Amino acid sequence: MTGKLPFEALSVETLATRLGANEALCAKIGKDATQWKVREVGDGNLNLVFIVEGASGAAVVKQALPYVRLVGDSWPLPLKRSFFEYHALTRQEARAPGSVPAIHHFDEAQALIIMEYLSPHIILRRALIEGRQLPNIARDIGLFMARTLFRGSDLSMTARDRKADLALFADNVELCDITENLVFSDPYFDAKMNRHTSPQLDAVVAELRADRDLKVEAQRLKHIFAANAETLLHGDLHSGSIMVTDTETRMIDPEFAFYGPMAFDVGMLLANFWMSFFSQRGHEQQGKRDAMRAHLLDVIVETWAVFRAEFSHLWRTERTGMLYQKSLFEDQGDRLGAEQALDHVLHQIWTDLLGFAGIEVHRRILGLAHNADFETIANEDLRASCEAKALKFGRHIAVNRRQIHSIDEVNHLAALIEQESGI
Ligand code: SR1
Ligand code: MG
Repeated sequence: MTGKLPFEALSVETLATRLGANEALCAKIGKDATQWKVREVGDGNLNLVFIVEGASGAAVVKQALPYVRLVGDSWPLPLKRSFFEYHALTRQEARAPGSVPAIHHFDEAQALIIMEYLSPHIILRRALIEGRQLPNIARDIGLFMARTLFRGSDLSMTARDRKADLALFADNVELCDITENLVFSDPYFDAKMNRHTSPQLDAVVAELRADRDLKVEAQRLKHIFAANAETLLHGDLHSGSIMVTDTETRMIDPEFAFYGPMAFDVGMLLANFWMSFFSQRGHEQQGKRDAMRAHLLDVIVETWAVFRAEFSHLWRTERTGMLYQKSLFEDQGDRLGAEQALDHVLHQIWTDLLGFAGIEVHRRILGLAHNADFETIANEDLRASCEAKALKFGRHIAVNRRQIHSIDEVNHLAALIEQESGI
């Protein structure tokens, strides 16, 4: 396939013919396309994802569609998201080597990326639903976030490079628009595509939509999201965007990448761990999940600790950008000043991440795009009870984020709410 043909969606039937001459793919999996086995495995909301196996290996072919797959062609979505995903992956690999799949080929016109087939990795969300404890995720994800968020910002890059990159990603308008509406606004009014577990949650939902403090906070967070172009974000860093084995962790799917606040990726990620925590009660058919709940709280503590430690390390060793220049601090023998500034930056990330986390919890229960952690709980009363607890938790951390001082405090609150009866 040349990049110049007009876009055409691939299918299981056409893929081998259309990509049979692709040198990168042939080099990876074998030249004889008649031997290729193709499966479509995309279970996300937006794209086609194929696994292609040949005589000498396998690869993933991901292709954007000109519409939102979850909704259909009534919701058009530009193919250029594939361009942003490709460019985000290359930057993430440079800033956090080994944390994303290797890219074999990118075809902008066909909006497709051919990349490494990760095996035997599975989606982190699935592993958490199954109750699998993963000893390395906190370290791997904490490092990934610290490295990509620090190194993509004015703390590290030259102002010229960062501004050029900011301009490049500024065109990812439609994907930002999805987040701006689906995450920050739709859950708090009767938006057309919203859904929730009904009638069990009807009263709770009405209460949240009438909650002035919550709505104001959600809009303040949307304001930060839209106006604070601090670093190159993954933009959609939830447990469905991470693939794992017992020992390996890779981040995938950065098509929502854009320049935004550091706290957004961290908050979205931790929110997905907290949602997993609240959903465990719904997955206890095969046995209690007490140990899994404890593991998730430990993972949250460790992820934040690793993030802080690595971010602080980079602050001390790689602060080469225009912000908080060393010439103002260390070079004048004022190491304490640099540490004081670091404290302020980390504190801002902390306060904002709690807000983003609370809002992310709400949108996954009240908005269009739900998550499997709750959706796979077949008993609707049980599901609603898990969701109601998560909603209560999300509201608390979003509205009270400035008064919450430690991750232990947040986990303690989560554990208390989880134990409540009558919700
Ligand atoms: C219409 S897209 C819905 C959601 O799917 C993606 O994974 C993002 O999280 C987005 O908000
Ligand atoms: Mg995705």
